[in-house]
Amino acid sequence: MLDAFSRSVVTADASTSPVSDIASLKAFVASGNRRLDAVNAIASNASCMVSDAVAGMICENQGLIQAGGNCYPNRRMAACLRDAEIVLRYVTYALLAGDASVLDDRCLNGLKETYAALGVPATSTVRAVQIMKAQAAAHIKDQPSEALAGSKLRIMGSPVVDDRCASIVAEASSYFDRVISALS
Ligand code: PEB
Ligand code: PEB
Repeated sequence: MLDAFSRSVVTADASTSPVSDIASLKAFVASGNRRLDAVNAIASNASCMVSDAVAGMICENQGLIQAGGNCYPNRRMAACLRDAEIVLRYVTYALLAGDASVLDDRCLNGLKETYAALGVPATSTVRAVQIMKAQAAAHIKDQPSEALAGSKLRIMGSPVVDDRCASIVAEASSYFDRVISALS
């Protein structure tokens, strides 16, 4: 498992050169509090996000909860909610570390094959991950909408800077995209 610092060391060592990307590490340090707020925005809302994403996936494809669907019976529904939470948790780890290796090695490695063997449908899984990607962007920007959250709306109130944290939103989105491409 690597983070932004160990990644830079490993990369430099592989080419027997001194560490060279000091500027990007400096930016990583400078944006540290923003990164922590972003991770907190997701982690603090994780259970709401997961249940909403899985509910949304099922709303759009109700066959999932009928006999023969992969979220039927309750045992599979529970496994699905658990899996969505696992994926979201590993995305927050990657976001905290500033590196995708923890997500790749401990979550995505072999997941596509596991799902194929279990008959878990990839398109539905991808849809749930896409909804979580949209949720994470909204929560990092601290702009979740009333329309989609209703009484569960949660505004963190942490300071939001330049372009509503566009670079952290983009980085978080890239980890969700990594999950989607690993499953597709
Ligand atoms: C991966 N998921 C399931 C299993 C495993 C994983 C190993 C089999 C064992 C079990 O049931 O517990 N576990 C999971 C993971 C890690 C891990 C990501 C990473 C560290 O250790 N079904 C759907 C949806 C989707 C879903 C599309 C989004 O219709 C998930 C949720 N995963 C799902 C289901 C099962 C499962 C297992 C329904 C149970 C399948 C079955 O037993 O028939
Ligand atoms: C599922 N939720 C969101 C999206 C969808 C759903 C389809 C849009 C995803 C996208 O843009 O691709 N929609 C929902 C659902 C059905 C449906 C269950 C069933 C009929 O059609 N906001 C908060 C809470 C947390 C939350 C803490 C409620 O303040 C969730 C749990 N859902 C949330 C957020 C978004 C979202 C999308 C933050 C992002 C979009 C937004 O807020 O505007």
